[in-house]
Amino acid sequence: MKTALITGATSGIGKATARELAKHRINLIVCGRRTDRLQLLKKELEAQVSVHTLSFDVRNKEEVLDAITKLPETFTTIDILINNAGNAHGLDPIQDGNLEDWDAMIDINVKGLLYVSKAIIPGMIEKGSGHIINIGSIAGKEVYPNGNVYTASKHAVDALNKAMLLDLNGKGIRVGAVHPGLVETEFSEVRFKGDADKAASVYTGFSPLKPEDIADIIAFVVTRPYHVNISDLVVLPTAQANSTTVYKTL
Ligand code: NDP
Ligand code: 8X3
Repeated sequence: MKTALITGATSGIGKATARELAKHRINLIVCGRRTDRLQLLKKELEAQVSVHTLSFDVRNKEEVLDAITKLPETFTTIDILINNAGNAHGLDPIQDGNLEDWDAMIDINVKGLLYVSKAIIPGMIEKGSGHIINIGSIAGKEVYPNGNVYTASKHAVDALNKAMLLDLNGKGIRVGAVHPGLVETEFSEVRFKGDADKAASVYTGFSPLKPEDIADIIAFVVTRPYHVNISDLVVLPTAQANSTTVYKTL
């Protein structure tokens, strides 16, 4: 059986992906800071597969390396890495941007993804196989008003996905990105700092993607034959044409 490590498994896309991969009999290392949620997910899924929980803040490189190097024996071989942890913080014009929000987005979405990858890639190189899926965004393909630093962080994910594909070429490791459009998760609640009404308004008047839609696609990506690598995939709700064009009926 294969083992997948999923960052950001306490919510949204990461949690739905854990549930979906469990259906495909893939053992799981589920990561996030909210340990209570990790324990509940483990309890839910351990009748189907082996589940290990890892709690770390992806911003803290010592914590990341320590957690991953101290995995119990049965979880040390990681076949699939899903670099999913991330969020937007704020939606302000660049001239009004909050420096703490900027730090959070660069530190989590870019540096955090790098730290986790750095801890896992050597093991994949050693065994000559592995699969890395980087969760980017339509915001990694286009910028939108007031999205400045979030879109920059996701453009960096897009660049790192391409860079991993190049640098790991010939090492038996598949690398690919999934770039979703609007998915209804806790994403906007985090972006708008707990303002639930403002967050909900992002997803009204059209049918947004559900985290399960992305999880389903990730499961498709990881279950292709080994010579098939889906390297770059943009997935939008039908009502969304690009970062700024969403057809709303309300
Ligand atoms: P959620 O807010 O629902 O989930 C975010 C996850 O990231 C949580 O599990 C959270 O866990 C984890 N996370 C956040 N900060 C940290 C941190 N410092 N250390 C460790 N884990 C962290 O959002 P989504 O599911 O929507 O987001 C998942 C990914 O999908 C992100 O990379 C996002 O940019 C991307 N995305 C989302 C889209 C959307 O419309 N929702 C569209 C395109 C891409 P915890 O708080 O427990 O640590
Ligand atoms: C999340 C999608 O358009 O809100 O990455 O930035 S968007």
